[in-house]
Amino acid sequence: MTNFHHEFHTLNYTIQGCDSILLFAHSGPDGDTVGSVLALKEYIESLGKNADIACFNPMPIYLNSFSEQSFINPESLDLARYKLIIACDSVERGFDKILPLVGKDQITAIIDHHPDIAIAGDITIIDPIYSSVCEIIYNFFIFNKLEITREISTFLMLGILGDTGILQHSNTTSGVLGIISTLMKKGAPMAKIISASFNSKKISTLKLWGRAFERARINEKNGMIASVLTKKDLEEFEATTDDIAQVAAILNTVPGTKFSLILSERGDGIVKGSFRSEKYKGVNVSQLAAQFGGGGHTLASGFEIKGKIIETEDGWRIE
Ligand SMILES: [Mn+2]
Repeated sequence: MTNFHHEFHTLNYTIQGCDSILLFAHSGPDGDTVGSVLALKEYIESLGKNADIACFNPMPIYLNSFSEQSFINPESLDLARYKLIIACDSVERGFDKILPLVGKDQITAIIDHHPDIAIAGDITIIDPIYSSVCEIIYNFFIFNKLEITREISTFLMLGILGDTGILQHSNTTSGVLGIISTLMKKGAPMAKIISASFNSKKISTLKLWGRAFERARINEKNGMIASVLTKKDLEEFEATTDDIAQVAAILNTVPGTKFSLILSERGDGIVKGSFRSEKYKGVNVSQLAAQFGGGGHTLASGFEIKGKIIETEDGWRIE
């Protein structure tokens, strides 16, 4: 576990020296990327400085009750205005398009917890051991002895609960639980965050899941539970990548299975596969994804191949 003390010091020093800072969230924003940029925005504004937040997609509706902020679309951004640009979470989904446009006199910082990130900033803070970027940013606040207000604790909790599936995934370490406890003491409304993030499924999401669950098949030989979603399903139910990822996670709860696979058709004749497993099942799904040219974590991985999903008598085939 990298402690990033050097980077945390440099980042805070750089923030203090910049009057206008841009915070960048990943496309298809989730609680972690939103929580990260909003927590940093609160801090930066408390110093009397300007902080703008940008993303290629709008703020998710379920976060409206926590913040009235909205993202600036990167296409209408005047990038040159910012001396410091900080990208938070999944930096290869959106920020990779911004990085080449950044001038030499501007400073970039990248904070992420995804494996195999190929881009770097002037300040690079990446370690997949962390549950979430919000956990890393919590450590940034603690290291620099910054005040964690009620607002900041709420934003950080949004990210940590989001990326740990409300403390259910294997990335829920004792350290994470300690942080959650501290954030709760500082006033983060845990019950409200849980119900806003997880207990508010759209009817279209439930219908999409229903279709996927109906088609689920178990392979007795290798313990795989698999299902498919066609392009038509995704369009009909306006599915988000998160809706699809959660199908793989729920399929994993079926007793006797070792891992789940959800295949989904995307645009341009691409089929995406998402593998999921649980620690106690003893399967490394990143190795399975690698067989199809993909990769990822031990317990969550994915791949992309060209083709179309065809239904056959005993399951599906990709042609
Ligand atoms: Mn994240």
